[in-house]
Amino acid sequence: MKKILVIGAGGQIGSELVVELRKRFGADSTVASDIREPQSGLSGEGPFEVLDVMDNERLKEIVAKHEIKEVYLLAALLSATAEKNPEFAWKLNMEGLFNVLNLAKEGVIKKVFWPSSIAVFGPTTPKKDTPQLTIMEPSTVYGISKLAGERWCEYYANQYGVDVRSIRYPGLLSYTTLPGGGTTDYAVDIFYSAKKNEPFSCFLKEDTALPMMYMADAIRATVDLMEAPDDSIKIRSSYNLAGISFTPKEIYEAVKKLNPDFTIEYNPDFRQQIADSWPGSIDDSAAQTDWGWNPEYDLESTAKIMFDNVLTEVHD
Ligand code: AKB
Repeated sequence: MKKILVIGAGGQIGSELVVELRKRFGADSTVASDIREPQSGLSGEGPFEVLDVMDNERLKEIVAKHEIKEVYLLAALLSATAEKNPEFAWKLNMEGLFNVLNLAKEGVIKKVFWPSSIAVFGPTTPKKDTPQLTIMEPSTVYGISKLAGERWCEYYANQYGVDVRSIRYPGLLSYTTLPGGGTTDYAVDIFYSAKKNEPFSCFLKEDTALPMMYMADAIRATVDLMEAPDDSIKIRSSYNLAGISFTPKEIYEAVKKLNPDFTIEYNPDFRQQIADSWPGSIDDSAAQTDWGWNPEYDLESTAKIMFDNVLTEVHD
């Protein structure tokens, strides 16, 4: 049985990825780890370890103890939080990556997944159908760390033969675990207000289009990429990945169909500037060609699932 470690398993992606990996490969296949014990869920359903990814010795200990061969490294500070603490964000986002890449370089682990983001793009990047290869001048500390991380992933792949795979995630919509500190979080928060029938204050302007995706698509993309044959992975920096693209006004209209009394007002804050520097839509033809990526969920189906399910699940 292959043994997998998910670092940052308590987060928005990690909490759903662990469930999927255990479903596919067995409950004991996947060791969930996070900086703190989860309050519910994760730990009961399979192995769990407390891990701060910056603690290299503890990381090595866990990898040896469970004979880990694959690592999904999800621990990071997202865009809005990172702007409030740039030095710590850089430290966390880069040190964790080096710790894991070096284990792969030494041959201790065989495969690494590391998430990049649409934040690698910046104000000088073409905004519409942003290509895989284009101008990349990110203006946020999160984007800078993700772009640097991509360069290091490619370097470790080329120089040391490390099997590292990555996706530039768009904003992710899910209802089991809240996102923490991103610029795209409004697209999750809106459903909580709609469900509670409270007016929603949106921190972005009504016409700010951003690339987004329903979590089930993102999880499928992640595991498909990791399971794809090695020679099909032509890009070792990170793959563009597209799902849906919408503005706050468009998602509000989709939600209003589900709750006709729902109201919104727009109160842009510092996150508007971050959003303005990112693409509105993404060209993911390389992911489609190389490993067969194809999204399933559109805005309408995503909105329906989100609206039906928020506030019905237990949150960590
Ligand atoms: C964020 O908003 O920071 C993240 C991202 C797009 O990487 N959701």
